[in-house]
Amino acid sequence: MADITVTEHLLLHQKQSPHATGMFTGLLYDLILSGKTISRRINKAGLLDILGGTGEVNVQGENIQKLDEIANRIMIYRMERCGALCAMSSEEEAELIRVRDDFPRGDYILVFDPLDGSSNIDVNINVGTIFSILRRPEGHKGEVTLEEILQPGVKQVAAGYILYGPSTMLVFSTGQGVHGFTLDPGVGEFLLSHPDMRVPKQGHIYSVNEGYWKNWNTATREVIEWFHNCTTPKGGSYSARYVGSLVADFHRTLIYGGIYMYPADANKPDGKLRLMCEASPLAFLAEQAGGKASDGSRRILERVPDKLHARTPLFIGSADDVTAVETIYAKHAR
Ligand code: P6P
Repeated sequence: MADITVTEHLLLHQKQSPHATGMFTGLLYDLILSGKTISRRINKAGLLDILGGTGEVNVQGENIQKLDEIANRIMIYRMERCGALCAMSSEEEAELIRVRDDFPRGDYILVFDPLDGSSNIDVNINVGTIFSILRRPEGHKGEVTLEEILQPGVKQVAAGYILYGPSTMLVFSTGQGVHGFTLDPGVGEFLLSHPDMRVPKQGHIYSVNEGYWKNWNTATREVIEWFHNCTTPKGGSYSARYVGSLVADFHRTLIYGGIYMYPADANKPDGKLRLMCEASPLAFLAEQAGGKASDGSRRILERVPDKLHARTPLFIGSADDVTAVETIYAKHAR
């Protein structure tokens, strides 16, 4: 396969994608630069002893890992200077970040989780950066309001993730399909490695933390039992895989098919995952790749967030597998 860089790929697709303007390309370029910088820091983490928590907790009440802070600072520093944004929201920041007016600004909004899966850092398991790009609603000027940010996922102009694993990968979509790029550290470029990614209609893997069985309601237990007993397209049984790092579990689901599930439970009535910086961007990718993403009854992309850090249950992956989940929940809702 010819070595096509992200920039070349964007320019090739610029014609079809209304949002792939020069400003958008600039935004993506700085996002990629942030990813490369984070990747380098992660790969050196064990050597620089920046592993381990800082003892502080973030807005989610989660123990902040040093790399969480570093990734968050890299993203904010780099992206507030990219010239394309009017505001940002980070999973690590309680409040909306408005780009200062002494920086060049644009009409895009970036919502991101700088380092998802950070609880896995100390055991050298894949972690990832997830990003979602929205546009400021037409006709709005002056200081950006929270209401302008709280948009449903269908409004995303682009979304993607950077997966820091055996190789560093960038997977994103601007609404023209999903494309995967692998970082060649030798030249420092992401090169096209997975053009036009498609999630299989039905899979053979289900991914959920069954340790929560006792906290699930009857309907959710029936959903999980469905995957204990149903058969794969080849007539076999499903396998269970759960990395505990959303980006890694989603990336595998995107390529192999199947379903990743994070249901609500007795302790987490709205689930654990965040709607705007986790579920929505991955739902955008899943649908662009021919899959589905649901909260069990509604399409994730149609959910309107009521607050910046709104949480949602998430069932995402192969269309047939997500539909099976919705059918079971609908039966219990009657
Ligand atoms: P649990 C990591 O903290 C994360 O946000 C996702 O990356 C991951 O899928 C999930 O939480 C794991 O949560 O409750 O199974 O440990």
